[in-house]
Amino acid sequence: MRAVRLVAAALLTAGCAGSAAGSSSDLPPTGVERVGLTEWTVATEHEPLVAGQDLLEVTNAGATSHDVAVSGADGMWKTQLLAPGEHAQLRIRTRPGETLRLWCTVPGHDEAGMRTTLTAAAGVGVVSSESR
Ligand SMILES: [Cu+2]
Repeated sequence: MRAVRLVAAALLTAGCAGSAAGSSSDLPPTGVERVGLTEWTVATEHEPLVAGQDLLEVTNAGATSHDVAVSGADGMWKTQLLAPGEHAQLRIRTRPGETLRLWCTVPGHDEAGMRTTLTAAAGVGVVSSESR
């Protein structure tokens, strides 16, 4: 019972942290998604995400600085501003069946097309982990 409660507390903490600054004791992500930023698109790797604790691996493949913000039912998360070629990891929390919004927060970039959506799988629990 105590273990269950600890896990629940960890989940809550991770959810609030957003761009967690070096919390290495986090649970492994349920899903990993690569996100590429260029002028002027936000490209995602595959859909849908496995609902739960997901890890976004963000790369700025563009020629100017970009970031990415993610908004979902459980909160909003954002990377720092990434110089061309820089990477960042973003831990997010997704609910089954929800649609997340992703966009670049640099002024004008959203309007220029740097936005997309990403859906989380409707099913709960373990989807066969066929990760590459
Ligand atoms: Cu941008």
